Amino acid sequence: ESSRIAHSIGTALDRFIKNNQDQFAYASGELSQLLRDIALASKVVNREVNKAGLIDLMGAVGSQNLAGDDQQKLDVLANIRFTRALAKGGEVCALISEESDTYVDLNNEGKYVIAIDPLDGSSNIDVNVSIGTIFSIYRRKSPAGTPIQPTDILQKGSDQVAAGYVLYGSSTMLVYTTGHGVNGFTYEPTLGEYFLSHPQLKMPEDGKIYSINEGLANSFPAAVQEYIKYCKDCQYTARYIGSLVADFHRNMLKGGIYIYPATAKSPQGKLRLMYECNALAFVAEQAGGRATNGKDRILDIEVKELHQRTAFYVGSKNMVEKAESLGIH
Ligand code: P6P
Repeated sequence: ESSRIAHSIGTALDRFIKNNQDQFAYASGELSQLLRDIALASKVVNREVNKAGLIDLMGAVGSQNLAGDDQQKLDVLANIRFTRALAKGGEVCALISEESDTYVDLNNEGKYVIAIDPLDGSSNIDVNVSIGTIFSIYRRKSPAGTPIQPTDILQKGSDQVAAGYVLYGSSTMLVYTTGHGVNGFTYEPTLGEYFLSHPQLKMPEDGKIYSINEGLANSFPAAVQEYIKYCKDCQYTARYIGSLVADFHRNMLKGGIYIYPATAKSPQGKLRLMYECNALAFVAEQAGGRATNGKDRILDIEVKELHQRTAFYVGSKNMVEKAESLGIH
């Protein structure tokens, strides 16, 4: 049975990485190994996500992360799993995470820096809604083996060498880009392997789904209110899961726009530039989509501090451009 499954579905992730390694700039195998380390950690997290209710991982730990979210046990655990896998893998010298106030020096000679949201949407864990991991990979700029510099850490989205997400949903998927298009892999738990299921993913240029928390509508900028009215006049579908990776992934496949604008509660926007928006902006653009803060390309935004927030408009090219034409910001 498992060999039939393995035969009938796509290329295994390890084989795919190996086959495409020559596409990686400075292809000396470290980025390939780093991608494998991420996949490995995601398999461990996936197993814990799938049985959270049984091993008493539900419910908040009681501490709060910098974002002020109650730190759920699973996102603490996910942060440990990814940090350990990346520290052991040796390819990453520094890690930026939603779960830690400052960057973590992994004391490796690794050439890469990773920004990661180990488990985004963690408020959904208790209600069994899809959650996700989001990651961005940069090359360190200062020489390996020397102290980490701010220029290694505060890098613009356009400097990413790879980025992607894991969606722990009805099935678990790993979707990533290394700058040569986007490929989606589906996890086969009985084999413990990811298999290529969505080669060269393209985001439809247009769509009829808009994704925004309309409960905050009273404090949206006027242009956003106008865009939402436009969506309603077009009788688009409203879909808001409250888990960024799940909303983003649906729009990747079906076309759509996800908006988290500046609001009264979050005047700079709620979402984080380094480990939420930059990664998804890179993936979106590589799939033919568009990602802006309302006026500037997300990938061009100067990074001044680790947990910097930004307004986020991402999705089908024509939908984001329509929203921009109404003067969103
Ligand atoms: P709100 C989850 O906390 C998150 O970071 C994203 O996953 C999600 O899209 C957004 O915030 C939900 O925010 O304010 O609508 O609950």
